[in-house]
Amino acid sequence: MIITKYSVCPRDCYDTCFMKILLDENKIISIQADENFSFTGKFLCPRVVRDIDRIYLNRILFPYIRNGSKPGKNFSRVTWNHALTVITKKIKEVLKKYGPEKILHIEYAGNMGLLTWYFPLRLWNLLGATKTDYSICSKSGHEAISLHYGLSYGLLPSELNQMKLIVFWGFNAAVSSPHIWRQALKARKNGAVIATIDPRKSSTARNSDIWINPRPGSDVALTYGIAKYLIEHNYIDTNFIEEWTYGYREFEKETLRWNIKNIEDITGISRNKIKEIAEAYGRLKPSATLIGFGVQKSLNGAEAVRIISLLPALLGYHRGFYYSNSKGWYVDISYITGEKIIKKTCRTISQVALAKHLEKDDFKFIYIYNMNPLITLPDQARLRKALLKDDVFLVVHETHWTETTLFADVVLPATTFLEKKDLVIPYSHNFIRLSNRVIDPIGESKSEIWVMREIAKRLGIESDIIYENEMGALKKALINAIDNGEFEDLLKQKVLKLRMKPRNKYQTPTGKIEFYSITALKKGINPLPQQVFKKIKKGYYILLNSATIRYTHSQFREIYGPIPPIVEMNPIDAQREGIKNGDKIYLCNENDEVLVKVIIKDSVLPGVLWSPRQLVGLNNVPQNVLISSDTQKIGGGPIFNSTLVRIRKIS
Ligand SMILES: Nc1nc2c(c(=O)[nH]1)N[C@H]1C(S)=C(S)[C@@H](COP(=O)(O)OP(=O)(O)OC[C@H]3O[C@@H](n4cnc5c(=O)[nH]c(N)nc54)[C@H](O)[C@@H]3O)O[C@H]1N2
Ligand SMILES: Nc1nc2c(c(=O)[nH]1)N[C@H]1C(S)=C(S)[C@@H](COP(=O)(O)OP(=O)(O)OC[C@H]3O[C@@H](n4cnc5c(=O)[nH]c(N)nc54)[C@H](O)[C@@H]3O)O[C@H]1N2
Ligand code: SF4
Ligand SMILES: [Mo]
Repeated sequence: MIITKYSVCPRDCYDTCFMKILLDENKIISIQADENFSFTGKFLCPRVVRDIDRIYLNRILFPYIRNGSKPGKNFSRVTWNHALTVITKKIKEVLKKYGPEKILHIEYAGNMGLLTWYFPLRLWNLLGATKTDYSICSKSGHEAISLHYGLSYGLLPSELNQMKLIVFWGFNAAVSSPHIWRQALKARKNGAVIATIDPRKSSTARNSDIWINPRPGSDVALTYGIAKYLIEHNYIDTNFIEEWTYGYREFEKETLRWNIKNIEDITGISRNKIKEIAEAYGRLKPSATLIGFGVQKSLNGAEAVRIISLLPALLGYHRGFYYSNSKGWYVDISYITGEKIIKKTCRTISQVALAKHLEKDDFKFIYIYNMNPLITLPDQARLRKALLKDDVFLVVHETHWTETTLFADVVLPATTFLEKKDLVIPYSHNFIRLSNRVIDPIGESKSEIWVMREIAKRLGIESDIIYENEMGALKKALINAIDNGEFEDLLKQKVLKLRMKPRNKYQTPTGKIEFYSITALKKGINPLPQQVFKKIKKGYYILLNSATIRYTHSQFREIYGPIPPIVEMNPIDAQREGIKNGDKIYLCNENDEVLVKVIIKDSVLPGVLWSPRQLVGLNNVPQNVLISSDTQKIGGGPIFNSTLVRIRKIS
């Protein structure tokens, strides 16, 4: 008999799709979009539909303990009891000899479920272990917007259909958020104009009405140029500015200081093009400015996000941008992680700069789950070397064999999202529903909560924090969060709506949108957004790297094979370098060399290259060896898109 179960895609993705899963006995026969949920009801992406196969491929089925040198897959299968006993013995030893700070846990959003990602943190928080600051993805942008708005939440995707102009800024939504993109295409049918601001002719740019391609990292100058035009042509909403904002005069002064020639020189964008996008902003009302995580991952990233987020305020919109709405809900995450109850201050280190920390800090026990840092973090060579230190004991709880598992002392098999109950909180739309356990766990895989409790038991921890019923904990964390129902309705499979913080409330010192940020001033950051300059050394290219449609970071290589080891290069550069389409070249810098195949394309400007992110080169060297673990001043985020490389032809 065919039965249907409902689930929610937990991958780190803008869309948080609702799914309908058809089963015959305990076997999944189809994963489909749940057509009752209009935002994602038409289709799913090419990734999650293939989970039907991926749940069986390359899975870690049993616990394993290393019996050979690192890195490598020389492991012996052991029982859960044995693996857990070894782990707890090690934890006890480290606690006694060195204290909890020498224990480090590393995780991110491999599965965004509250029970997979956050609840298991209760153990580490209770022990007082060291944690990372989750700076790898969007943190710099959140902090950037917060300087001017208090919190970073903005528009909901459902509002796009009222828009006359939709601007995708460093946001390749056609690839990274196919459902927000679909919403924009629907708005276009009602007359909306779509613009994309991206140095690369991405799928989104290619399918837009207006494409502006500034030099990478020059968005601050470009935005000052747009603001200048809007001010000089009386497109700004002076009443709104008067009533709802603070520090406009300082912002105006800074804006008018820029001269157009200077802006053209920095951005490579002509004054006519600037006029085109500024006129669109001025005339097509209302507009939505959708700021991608992509534009934010560079030396200038947070500064760019700051100023882009201020454009809608000039035009008279309350939070007329979208970046991520994760800070817009009333879900009490600190209750789920236990931080609210435990009230211990744990040491926090940079996730982006993990390589540098591991090099100098002597962590003795490291626990990794829900992340594949040994391919996704920058400064890979140093990171890998640091993890090979003799006295670092590494435990990895994973669904699939990854690069990270190859460095582990103990590997534990994790259930995938289809094998456990959970609740995913979206970061764009505001709908939630319970994800059901669809099939039984494969092999001996176990959930994160189960593992946490088994370790805690063996450590002799009796605290209720560990053993509190997880559904009860979710209920408490969501007590003020739901707009149209009770937590119990979720258990009855209902779709509910999250309550959103008011659009016109600004959690800044003045309670207004601060063009001139008092918080920044207090933190020693310039109160007005600044264009940072970094001279590009002669002979170097800027290497952009961003998401592709078939992979979620390092996931789905089981299905689609390796992430294509390619680089896109402008025909002018190719000709000058004497490179033909399909040639293999090394991308090099002081760290190492990555061998890739050239695709000659005018998708990028001369001097700029593009590769799919997180690829592994044909010489087996990962792209992330080329990427620095330096961090941005605001928010400590990464600088992936400021990577400089030379090229070397195969002789
Ligand atoms: N298919 C797929 N979708 C995903 C993911 C995935 O792995 N695969 N991952 C999810 C996650 S975690 C993330 S972070 C998002 C990322 O998705 P996005 O937010 O779309 O970000 P990116 O793909 O990193 O980059 C988007 C665009 O930014 C451009 N860009 C780079 N530098 C600059 C610049 O200086 N200025 C401007 N204006 N643009 C610039 C790039 O050329 C690129 O086209 O996608 C999410 N969705
Ligand atoms: N070069 C370059 N590198 C980048 C970026 C870039 O733009 N360029 N972008 C960065 C960004 S934005 C991000 S968000 C990071 C993402 O970095 P990661 O979070 O490391 O990305 P994934 O490769 O998706 O790794 C998630 C892992 O979690 C596992 N997993 C999935 N579900 C579960 C589960 O239920 N339980 C457990 N225990 N494990 C599970 C998956 O098998 C996978 O191995 O990468 C960063 N790396
Ligand atoms: S990865 Fe994103 S687009 Fe694909 S199914 Fe999941 S939520 Fe939807
Ligand atoms: Mo991300």
